[in-house]
Amino acid sequence: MPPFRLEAVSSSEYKLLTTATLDREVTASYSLSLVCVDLGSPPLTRSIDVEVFVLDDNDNDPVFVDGGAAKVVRQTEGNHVGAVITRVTAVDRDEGPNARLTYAIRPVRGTPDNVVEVLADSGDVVARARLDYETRREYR
Ligand SMILES: [Ca+2]
Ligand SMILES: [Ca+2]
Ligand SMILES: [Ca+2]
Repeated sequence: MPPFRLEAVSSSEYKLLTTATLDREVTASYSLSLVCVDLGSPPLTRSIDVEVFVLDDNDNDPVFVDGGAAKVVRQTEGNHVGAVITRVTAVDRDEGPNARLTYAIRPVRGTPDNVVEVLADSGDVVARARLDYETRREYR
């Protein structure tokens, strides 16, 4: 049953109301047929089609595709500067701007040292410096 009902405003006027909270991610649109019937014999009817489009609310957070809260990457030192080390990918169930994602690095502690950069649009993580095992073994 579509979550709508008619309520009489006057003897000749009705308004269409929702009977439940609409969720665009479950049902994005509804096709209804409103029927008007007279009390004659035989009764005559007329109907109109009504399309209800549910507009998006930004009610879903982005979710990383590989799920986990942490990602461990092992990269051999002596890398090429600018080479892709890894890629992060997230999805968002909303639509339009509410689902458009960009990526950025926020260091777990300390200040960013600009050794690793994530490309805002693609999620590619690239090295901005040649990594040296003897200088530093871990970046967070
Ligand atoms: Ca929703
Ligand atoms: Ca969203
Ligand atoms: Ca939504």
